[in-house]
Order: sequence, then C-alpha cells, then structure tokens
Amino acid sequence: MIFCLLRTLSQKVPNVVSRVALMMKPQVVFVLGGPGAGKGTQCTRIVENYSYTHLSAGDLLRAERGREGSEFGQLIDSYIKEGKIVPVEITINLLRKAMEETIQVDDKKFRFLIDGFPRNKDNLQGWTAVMDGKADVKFVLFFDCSNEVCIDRCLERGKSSGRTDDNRDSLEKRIQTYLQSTRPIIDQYEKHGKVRTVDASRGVDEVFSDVKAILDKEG
Ligand code: UP5
Ligand code: MG
Repeated sequence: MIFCLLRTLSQKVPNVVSRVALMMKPQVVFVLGGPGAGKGTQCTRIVENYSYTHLSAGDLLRAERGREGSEFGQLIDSYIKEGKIVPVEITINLLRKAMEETIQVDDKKFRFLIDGFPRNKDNLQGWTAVMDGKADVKFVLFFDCSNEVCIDRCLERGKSSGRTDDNRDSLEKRIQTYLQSTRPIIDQYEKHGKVRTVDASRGVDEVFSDVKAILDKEG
C-alpha cells in the first residue's frame, strides 16, 4: 500500500521519493572483535557486496591524529600506542561527521558498518547521548578470534603496516583493553539477542561466507 502510494507520488512529484530517502534513519551495524580479528578486512568485503558504508573508528582517529592543526593529535597518538580507548567525545564527533557527510553526498547511503566501536561503557554512553533516536543499531557483528591468532596477525602486519600499535608491547595492552572493556559491551548486546557471532579464526573466504549468510538473513 505504502509502496503504491510512493510510486504514484514519485510519478507525479519526482522529488518526493528522494525526500523520503533523505529522511531514512541511518541503519547501523556495530562491528566488534579483538585487535586483528579481521574487522577491517571483512568490512571491505561487505562493502563490495552490499550497500553499506564502512566507517572504522580507528581509521578516523588515525586520520584526525594526522590532520594538521588537530588539537587532539597528541592525545590520540598516546592513547593508540598505549592501547587505551580515546575519550568518546572525540570519537563520536568523528563518527557523526562521517555519517552526515556520507548521507549528504548520497542520501541512499544510510547503511553503516561502524567498525571498532563501541569499545567500552563510555563509548556506549556517548553513542546513546548523541545518536539515540537518530540512528538504529540493527545488531553487532562479532568476529570471535583467539588472542594468539589476533596477536600473530597484527605482528605479521606490523612488518609493513607502519601502525604504531602493531608491536608486542602495544598488542598486549590492546588485548587487555579488549578483554576488560570491550567484551562486556558485546556481552551486554548478547543479553538482548543482538549479537551475530562469526568464528574469525578461519581463512578470509570462510569467514566471509558466514558473514554473507548473516547479512542475507538480516536484510
Ligand atoms: N587478516 C584478516 N583476516 C584474516 C583471516 N581471516 N585470516 C588470516 N589473516 C587475516 O586484519 C588484521 C591483519 O590480519 C591484516 O594483516 C589482515 O590481512 C589479516 P584487519 O582486518 O585489519 O583486522 P582488524 O580487526 O580490523 O584489526 P585492527 O588492528 O584494526 O583492530 P583494532 O580494533 O585493534 O584497531 P582499531 O584500528 O579499531 O583501533 C586502534 C586503536 O584506536 C585502539 O586500540 C584504540 O586505542 C583506538 N580506538 C579508540 O580509542 N576508540 C575507538 O572507537 C576505536 C579505536
Ligand atoms: Mg581495523
């Protein structure tokens, strides 16, 4: 019924449909998992196959760290090296801005993979304060991977990544932060039946095949 109405309206007033799309509330999938679990790799595959925009909170923070004149550059730098979680005010502003800019450029791009966020209670409170009612969190895509595999992958990547946190010292801290702060957030979503778990210790293609099954089901 609503689709018939929209079709009729779109024939009569072409702008109406795009205005309806403009009003689409952003749909968000939070992508979580340990350092090196494969969040970024799988998000890239998802974007190639589905209509999602990938926003990595870590990438946004690294870009802000490198932005000339950034008042937060040094703070972000030290937090990342220490594997600590940057205060949410900084991260949420970067995420909100990236979402707004994406929708502004193309109002059909309202589906987002938010990778590596929320990582702790502070992150979740910040998200709720700023985004509650403005975006719908569909579910958490959780890449479950042992600490050993995560560390090995990051150390291997560290040979060429240039990332200041791909070294054993930072990785031990990143894993501790993940276990102490991020796992409880995943558990909290799990209690509400909102976690879709993938065994991320396997090869990239096998992992993606499970991801596809989840996304095809969730729509
Ligand atoms: N690889 C990937 N999948 C593989 C597979 N299935 N089999 C074999 N190898 C696989 O992959 C990591 C490496 O493994 C790559 O070399 C890849 O080829 C290989 P990647 O896809 O990059 O994994 P990912 O989970 O994205 O790992 P990443 O290191 O990005 O995870 P982190 O969560 O640690 O890093 P992030 O960039 O999100 O955050 C970095 C820091 O920023 C945090 O520690 C924190 O200090 C700060 N931060 C915040 O403070 N707040 C935030 O909200 C976000 C970040
Ligand atoms: Mg990543």
